[in-house]
Amino acid sequence: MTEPTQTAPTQIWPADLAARYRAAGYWRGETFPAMLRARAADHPDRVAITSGEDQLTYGALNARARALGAGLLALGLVPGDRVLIQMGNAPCFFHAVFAAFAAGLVPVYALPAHRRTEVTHLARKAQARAVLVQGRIDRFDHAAMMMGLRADLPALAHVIVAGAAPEGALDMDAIAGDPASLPPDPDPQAVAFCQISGGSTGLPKLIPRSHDDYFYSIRASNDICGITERSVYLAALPVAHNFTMSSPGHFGALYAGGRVVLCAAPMPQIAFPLIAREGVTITGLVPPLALLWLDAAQKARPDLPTLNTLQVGGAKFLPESARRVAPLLGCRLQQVFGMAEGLVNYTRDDDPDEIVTGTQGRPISPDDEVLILDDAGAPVPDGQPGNLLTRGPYTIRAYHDDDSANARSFTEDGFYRTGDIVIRLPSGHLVVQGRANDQINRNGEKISAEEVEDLLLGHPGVFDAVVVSIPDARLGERACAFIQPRGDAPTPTEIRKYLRSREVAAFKIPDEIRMVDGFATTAVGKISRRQLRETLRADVLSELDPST
Ligand code: AMP
Ligand code: DBH
Repeated sequence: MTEPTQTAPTQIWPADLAARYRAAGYWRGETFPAMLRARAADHPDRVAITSGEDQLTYGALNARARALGAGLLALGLVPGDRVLIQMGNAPCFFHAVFAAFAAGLVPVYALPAHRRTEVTHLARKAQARAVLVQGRIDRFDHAAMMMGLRADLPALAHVIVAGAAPEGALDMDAIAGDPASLPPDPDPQAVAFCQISGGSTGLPKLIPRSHDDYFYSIRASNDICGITERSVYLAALPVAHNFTMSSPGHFGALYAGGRVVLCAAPMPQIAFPLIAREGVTITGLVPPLALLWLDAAQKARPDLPTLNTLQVGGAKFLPESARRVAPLLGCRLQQVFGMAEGLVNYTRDDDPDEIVTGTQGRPISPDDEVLILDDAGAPVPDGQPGNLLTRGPYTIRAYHDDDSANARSFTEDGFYRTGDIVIRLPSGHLVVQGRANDQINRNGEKISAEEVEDLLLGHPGVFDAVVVSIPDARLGERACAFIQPRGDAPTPTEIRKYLRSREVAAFKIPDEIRMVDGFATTAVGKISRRQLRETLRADVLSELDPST
């Protein structure tokens, strides 16, 4: 079977807005390969990345990226080709990503938690010609998984492995070519890479980000977060996550000529000594991890004199917890509310404490247009909850190759419907209230209720399934699946085993599984799944708290 012909990812703003963003100095024509080259020329011997005992200088990173990039082209890849990258918090991620940039290849980032189902989907959607994968991450054999899915991906020419390569795969460390064969720097308006969306329907969507738009977000984030060449950023969350990458993240630190410290696991026992040893100045966490750090700090007051800022984002951080950060960790809290599609909000250093603990910040840019609308599309006044829509110099106008998602997610005049319900304060700060659609934010990992329902329906013993989010003290939200069985009811253990056999990311396996006789219908027929989810959720909530 041949794959359908698809065009390369693009991201196009209307000419008048593009001109305005350029005139305002947001889009400056910076590109990723040029950025690393310039830093390496300015300070070749400065350490860019620390990983355990390994120190990678700017000069060495740039040299290896260029040799590897040239080697990738020598394999027959051509600039513009997409390469899927699945790597953990290890130096190979930076080698692979900057090699792709040097060669004009377009990385598509998969998360370490992604398994066959997600990886196949992303590679197919992107028509990836190569995957670059870390052999093992946390004991899972990613190289073997990639070899196993080659047959499903006719466009995929090469599996390239950092670490021990199985037969039929290429050893990334052995690939090198002549940097003289590298292409000229890309058009700054071209797509630099594809991020992926958590999404509320189906599998992850591809988010094409241009050099120009992403560099604006990084540069402005650096300004807001005070990142300089003296900054040391601890990458505790996965490096492929948009938060860790750009808010201001590791790319922000590298842009400023600072240093990135890679954290193998974000547990306080590992992170605290690392922060002390490496003089980390800033790091970012999702709320459940922040809670772990706070509890650990309460028990054994760590001495972290260099840590200025703890950023918390990806899911709602409650004010009660937010107030504990400064006293327990001795640093400033910064709330970050962002999305891989673009818009990022930060609380600022000079915001009053109650804004820092009680809001999710305000947008980066004066040109981030923010609308708060009711369900009928009418603006709601400040202080009232409504749907957040946005448009601006670093927010995408379309997903890659997904007409129905684009029709749902963007208005005719190019506003992105975030799916978030927020309140705007007169100061412009946003307070996130929840989601309008059926997405579960578990530990900062976004799960589409619809995708899990669809997977459950594949089990022969499942007649119908509805998945809802339930508030959870540890995870923020957890997933609860209601299953109407067909014939003999499968046990929750069987259901979990079945989902694992479908090779999906483990975080998508529901935390709770309940069997029900059937689902409510109305007199006029079946009620919408959305209504059904709301009703079931309300039932669980009233069980948890009988007073509501
Ligand atoms: P994604 O589309 O996977 O990049 O996830 C972005 C989504 O994560 C946002 O639309 C929000 O729903 C959620 N999110 C990110 N940061 C925060 C935050 N600080 N508070 C509440 N929700 C957040
Ligand atoms: O959750 C996110 O996607 C996110 C959170 C904080 C993000 O993309 C970001 C900052 O840039």
